[in-house]
Amino acid sequence: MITMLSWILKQVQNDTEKHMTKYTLPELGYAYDALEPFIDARTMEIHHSKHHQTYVDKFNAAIEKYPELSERSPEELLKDLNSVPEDIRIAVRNHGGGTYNHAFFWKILKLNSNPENDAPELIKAINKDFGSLDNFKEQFSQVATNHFGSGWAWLVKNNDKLSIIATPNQDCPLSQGLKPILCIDIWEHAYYLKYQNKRADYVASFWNVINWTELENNFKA
Ligand code: MN3
Repeated sequence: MITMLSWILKQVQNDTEKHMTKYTLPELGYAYDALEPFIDARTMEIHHSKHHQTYVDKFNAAIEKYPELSERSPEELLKDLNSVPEDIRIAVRNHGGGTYNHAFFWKILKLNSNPENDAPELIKAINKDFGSLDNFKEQFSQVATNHFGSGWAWLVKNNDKLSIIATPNQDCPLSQGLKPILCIDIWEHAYYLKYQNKRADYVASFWNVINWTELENNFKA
């Protein structure tokens, strides 16, 4: 009995110690059905609780060997991949990227946000660099729709200039020295349940669920 009890206490202690150095899955900050009908609840639930969780777990597993890395956030590691030990660099790029990109993505999603009201400074910059918000949306949609295979499309800032890029897999603009402002996940897991092969329809719906307040913050940060 005492042996059993001390074994249980030891496990709890181990878990507590492990937990302290591990990155954890961030909360969405809203319900899984908050983006209906544009992004469905089932997709959000699987995407967050299964896909994102798996990136977090594999990121933690990758850095387990180097406890000193757990003191640096995925963001810091992605900004300086060359400082990551070579034997785990690809794992950090993929799973640290998956961990960071998804956390970033959840934050820029919201229903009923208005670009002109919620992101006045960003809209000025978009008008300057793309001519108009409509032009920007069209160019971004094309990049997101036409990117071959899995990856992400991004609006990024480099010094004071905005541009649209796509990254393959879970590659993050931070690793190219670019500051992300907006992104869309174009892996099939992000849209297949509702949109099947119609990525263009998913991208068109995406414009209804952008948190422009958050984009304004990203732009000004
Ligand atoms: Mn995803």
